[in-house]
Amino acid sequence: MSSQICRSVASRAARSILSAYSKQSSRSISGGRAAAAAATVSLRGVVPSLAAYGREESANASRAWISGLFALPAAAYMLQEQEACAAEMERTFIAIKPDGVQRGLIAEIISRFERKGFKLVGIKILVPSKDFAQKHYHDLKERPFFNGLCDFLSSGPVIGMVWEGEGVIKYGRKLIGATDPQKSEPGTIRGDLAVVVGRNIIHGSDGPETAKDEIALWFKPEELVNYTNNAEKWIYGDN
Ligand code: DAT
Ligand code: MG
Repeated sequence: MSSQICRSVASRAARSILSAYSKQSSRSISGGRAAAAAATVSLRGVVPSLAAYGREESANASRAWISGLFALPAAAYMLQEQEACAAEMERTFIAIKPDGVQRGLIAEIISRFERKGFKLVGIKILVPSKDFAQKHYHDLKERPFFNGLCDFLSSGPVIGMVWEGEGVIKYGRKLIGATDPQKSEPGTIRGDLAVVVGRNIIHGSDGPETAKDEIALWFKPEELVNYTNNAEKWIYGDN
């Protein structure tokens, strides 16, 4: 799943550079696409023979070559970056419970994930049935509060979301805060916006397996969107 997730800036940019270079090459430099592709691995063998062109064509070829000289290694580098990125991106399921929706906290909660730099890839509003709530909280079915919890989750509209980003499962839980708002740190969603455990306004997957199961329970694969956020190159990067 991870490689499908990371349609990164690097990927798009690298592909467009390679494709543009490839088109340019087929017009002005002998070797065309094959040379451009080969040049991503090695730059040897694609220097245009300027003698073969008229003066203007020589200038065009030189410009093409010079831009290719910088663009191709960058493209190859960015494709490598994409590989690294693909391994690290993950997705988590976040829900704003009926209390969060009724209290007008949808935008506040979304903005905390958004401002952090995580990417929204799925969102819906629905009133879950009791049966659906029981499926969602199945691991708590032995707990005394299970029935009341499921009644509550199915008592009104819930916002279901999938957020994507590096470390989003664990860090999403940090943004949310401890289960009991009395114990949540100030600065967390529950710490700032909730008071009691029975009305703690938000749910977040607690690990990679739960995230996978909850995303599959709440969303069909086609309801999740793969896209590149223009800010990604400012959110991710190594120096
Ligand atoms: P979390 O939502 O932080 O993952 P959890 O999975 O242990 O916490 O419990 C799910 C929800 O159940 C929680 O958000 C609120 C409710 N809950 C947990 N402990 C409770 C308790 N002792 N009394 C009442 N409700 C509780
Ligand atoms: Mg939980």
